[in-house]
Amino acid sequence: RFESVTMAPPDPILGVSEAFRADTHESKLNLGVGAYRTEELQPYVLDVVKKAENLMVERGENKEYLPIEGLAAFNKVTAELLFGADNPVIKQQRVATVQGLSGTGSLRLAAALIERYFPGAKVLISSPTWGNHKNIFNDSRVPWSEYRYYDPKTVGLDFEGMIADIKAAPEGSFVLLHGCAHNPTGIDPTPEQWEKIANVIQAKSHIPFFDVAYQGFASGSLDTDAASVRLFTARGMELLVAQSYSKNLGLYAERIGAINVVCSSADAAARVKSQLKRLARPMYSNPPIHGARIVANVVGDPALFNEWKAEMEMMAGRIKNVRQKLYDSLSAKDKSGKDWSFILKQIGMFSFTGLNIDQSANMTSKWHVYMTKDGRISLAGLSLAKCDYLADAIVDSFHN
Ligand code: PLP
Ligand code: TYF
Repeated sequence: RFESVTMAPPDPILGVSEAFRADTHESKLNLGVGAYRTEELQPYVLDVVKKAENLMVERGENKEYLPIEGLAAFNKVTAELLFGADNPVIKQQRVATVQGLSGTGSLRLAAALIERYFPGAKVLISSPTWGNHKNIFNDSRVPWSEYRYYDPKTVGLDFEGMIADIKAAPEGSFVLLHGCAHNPTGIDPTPEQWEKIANVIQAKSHIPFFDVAYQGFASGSLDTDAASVRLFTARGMELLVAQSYSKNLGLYAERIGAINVVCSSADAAARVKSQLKRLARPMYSNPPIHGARIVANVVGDPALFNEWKAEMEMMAGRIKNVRQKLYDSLSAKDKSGKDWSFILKQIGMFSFTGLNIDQSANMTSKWHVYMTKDGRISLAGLSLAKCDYLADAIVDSFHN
């Protein structure tokens, strides 16, 4: 009976927002969840999204069920956006694309595919990684282990450790990679390092599994942020890519994304797609239509597509400005001689501060700055005006 059900722990990221809401202090700052805010710290709906929605109303579009695989126009543009429209894998119809419930649901569908068709195969995830990755593979009964990624000494990439751990894994493992803007560290491999990572993965017959939650949002350019995926694809490898439009189109609650499986032949892609649909059917039957139409309308219309790119550049640019200002404030306020330049080397909406669990707790209890326990802060939830206050909090927490 339900009496025996125990209380589940709060989500380590979404739980931070709950604690933030309960705090009444006027200086409080929510740097926990990765959601873009304006300089006034307000949520932001992109102009192109409003325009696409107006178009949809004008056309009087209906709300009937989508096919299990989602909206065809969405699946087409999402794969083209990721791989590039003239990529041979697209031309040769070697990609199985199925609309998913944003990045999370797409990862979950891929995990179900791995569980069913690669029994016993392990997924290698970075240490650290986005917390939900472990939940997804645990609940899908897919075994996972970690590869070294973050080096606390340099607040940078432990490249040697990463390569050694990927090499040491059993042949044919899945290697989960963040396509760009690694969450939570903000540390990405360089293009040369990506080549070397591809070398070991190929040599070990591993299968790359990309999580792309920030295409266009990290650098401001859709193509730049897809470079890692395209590099692996150009080598003719089979691979998986989960996509999300939560950040780059600000469609968080619409739950729109996709899973793409690059196969060796069009025939294999058709079979993989049929199995993805079979897995989706008993989970949620078919995906929601609204976000899919927004994406299809924005990407499919040259004027809206250009406007989207400009808005993405604007968002990425605001985060970069905040990053620079935080670095300047920290360097000016901290008299200990600590080198803060690692902040400038990180990319995307997060910064990994290097604050430990006690120091992060001090940020919240003394300064009302809400953040995850791992020392990650969301720069997308920070304004230029609050950088000095945050720098005071960080310097105090580091040295106490
Ligand atoms: N993967 C990574 C690395 C993320 O940071 C996120 C969230 O931002 C997601 C996946 C999935 O988010 P969503 O399910 O909203 O697409
Ligand atoms: O890491 C983040 O903050 C984002 C947002 O269950 C997020 O990925 C956090 C938790 C979650 C879904 C999205």
